[in-house]
Amino acid sequence: MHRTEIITLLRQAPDDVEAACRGLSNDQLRRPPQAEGEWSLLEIVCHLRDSAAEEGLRVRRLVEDDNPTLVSYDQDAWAVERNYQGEDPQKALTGLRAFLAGLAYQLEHLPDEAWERSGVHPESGPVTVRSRAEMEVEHARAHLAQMLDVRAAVA
Ligand code: NI
Repeated sequence: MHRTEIITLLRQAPDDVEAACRGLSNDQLRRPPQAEGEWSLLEIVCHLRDSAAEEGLRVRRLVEDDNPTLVSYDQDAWAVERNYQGEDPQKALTGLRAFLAGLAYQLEHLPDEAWERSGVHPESGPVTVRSRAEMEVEHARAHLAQMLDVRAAVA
C-alpha cells in the first residue's frame, strides 16, 4: 500500500465508524450481540481509539529507538479495566477521530526512510513503521465489518 493511501484510509476510518453507529441509541450502542463475549459497538469504538493511540506510541518507538521490542497489550482486559461500556459514545467517537487523525498526521510527517524503521512485535515478530501502518488500516477495516454485523444484531 502506498503511504498516501494508508494515510487517506486512516483519515477516512472515523467517518465509516461513525456511519456504523449513526441513528442508534446509547442503549443499542452498548448492547452486546448474541454471541458470548462479543463486544458492543461502543466497546469496538473504544478499542479502535485505544489501538490508534497505542500505534502512535509504537511508531514513535520504532522511529526513535534502535530495533525496539514493542509492548503488547491485552485488549479484553483493557475493555474491562477502562470500562469501555461506561463511556459516553459521542466522546468515544471524538476520541477515535482525534487519535486516528493524530496517527495519520504523525505518519504523514515522517521522512520516507523512517517508514522502513524496524522493530519486533512480541507476538507477530519483525515489523516496520510501514507494516504497522498497514496493519492499522487492516485492523480498522476488519472491525468495521464486525461493526456492521453487530449493528444488524442490535438495531
Ligand atoms: Ni482489534
